Amino acid sequence: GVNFKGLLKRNWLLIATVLSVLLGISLGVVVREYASLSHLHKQYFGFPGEILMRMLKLVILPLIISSMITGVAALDSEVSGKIGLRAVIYYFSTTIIAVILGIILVMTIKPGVSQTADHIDRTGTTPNVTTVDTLLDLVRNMFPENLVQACFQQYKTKRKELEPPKVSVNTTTIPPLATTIMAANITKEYSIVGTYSDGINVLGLIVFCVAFGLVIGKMGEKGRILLEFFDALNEATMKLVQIIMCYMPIGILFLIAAKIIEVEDWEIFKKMGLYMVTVLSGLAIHATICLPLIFFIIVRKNPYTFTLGMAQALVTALMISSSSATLPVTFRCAEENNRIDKRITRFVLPVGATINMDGTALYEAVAAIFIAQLNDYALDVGQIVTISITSTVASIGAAGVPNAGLVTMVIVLTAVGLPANDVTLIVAVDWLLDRFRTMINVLGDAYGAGIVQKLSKRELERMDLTSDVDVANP
Ligand code: DAS
Repeated sequence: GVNFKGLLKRNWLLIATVLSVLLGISLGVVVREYASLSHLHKQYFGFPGEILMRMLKLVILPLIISSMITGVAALDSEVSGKIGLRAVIYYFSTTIIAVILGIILVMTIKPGVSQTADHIDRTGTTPNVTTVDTLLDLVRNMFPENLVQACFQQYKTKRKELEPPKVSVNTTTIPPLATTIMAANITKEYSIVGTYSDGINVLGLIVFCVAFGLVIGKMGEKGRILLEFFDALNEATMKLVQIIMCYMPIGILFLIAAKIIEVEDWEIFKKMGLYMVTVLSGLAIHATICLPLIFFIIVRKNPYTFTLGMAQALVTALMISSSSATLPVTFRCAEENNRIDKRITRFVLPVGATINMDGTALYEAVAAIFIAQLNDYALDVGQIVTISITSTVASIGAAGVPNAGLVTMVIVLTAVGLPANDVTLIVAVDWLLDRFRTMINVLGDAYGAGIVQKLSKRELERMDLTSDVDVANP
């Protein structure tokens, strides 16, 4: 009928994307079965997918900068403060709920009790991080020392060694080169966790853009010029996103096919089955019960219609396991399908993609307790509380890039005295869990925007009124 045609027309991209996921999976299975590709050929196979990732990552920078600045400048500072506070309260409480849910599930299902750590191979290497380092890095990154560098810096930071090498030479006699070498020994590079998404210091840029936007908003006529510039930049970037999204089905088809061809160890899924069931059911409950319930209580609208509106972003997150790279699509779904006010999305979504990760928090708590169970390590109440707090910190510290949650996992483990090295026990299945937790991370951000919009209705309406008056009586 007519209705069906209309439905098809409105949702063609979503339908094409879902079809391409199914097609990609079948293609991957078939190629795996019948062709033995060399490593190089596998890489060629994933090439169209790689291009999609590159395009999505490319628009992150102009998108974050233009949306944050215009988002903040469009509100007066009092309103943006209120909205920011509401968003942070939402992020924090839903993350804690996710953690508690995860803990309850892993303690009842007990996926690690029936087996021991020796039955699973430890693969990969362990990064070296502590809670204090993560928090310091988080704050450090909020204040980039160089704006240009913040746009492409790598996951590296320099920290002074506590004890400089003891050399007792008369410094005046050392030739310059030797001094440089000595200095290089003193500052050692540490790999840091979080906040850097694909080389962009997102958190640092957000902090800068908030400050910049506030200043612009107060600058009057001159500020308007800048505001209009960034507004135009935002609109142009979103047009680009629209074009990129047309390529999405093709990119995704090859992305998922290449992944299926690439995975070597399918046996591990049997061994880790119960653990994966625990994580996945936790994510499912959070996404279908906890978040919708909160949304319904506050917004009084059908939460599942809202989820459906986000479908394109959710599938994208599932396919590329990165909330930052999904951000462009999240914007489009939230604004076009769910009709969330741009003043809210521009302000709230980039921050959410960086610090609000319900799925990651849930996963970290489950994984830590799973590892404790594998090691026959009894946790007392204090340690469980520690796990919930550090899981929350770890999820905030994790960047919106693939497998970031695995890295920050180390914080949780060391906090309760579990061997940090045991992260390697869960590496093999992380590619799959990562996809699902990223999807829940994105969903949480979107619900957050919807809820904050509802809570800020009065302020937004008042601003509409005053601007209308301005137009009527210039
Ligand atoms: N995959 C990350 C994300 O983009 C987070 C994680 O690894 O948990 O949300």
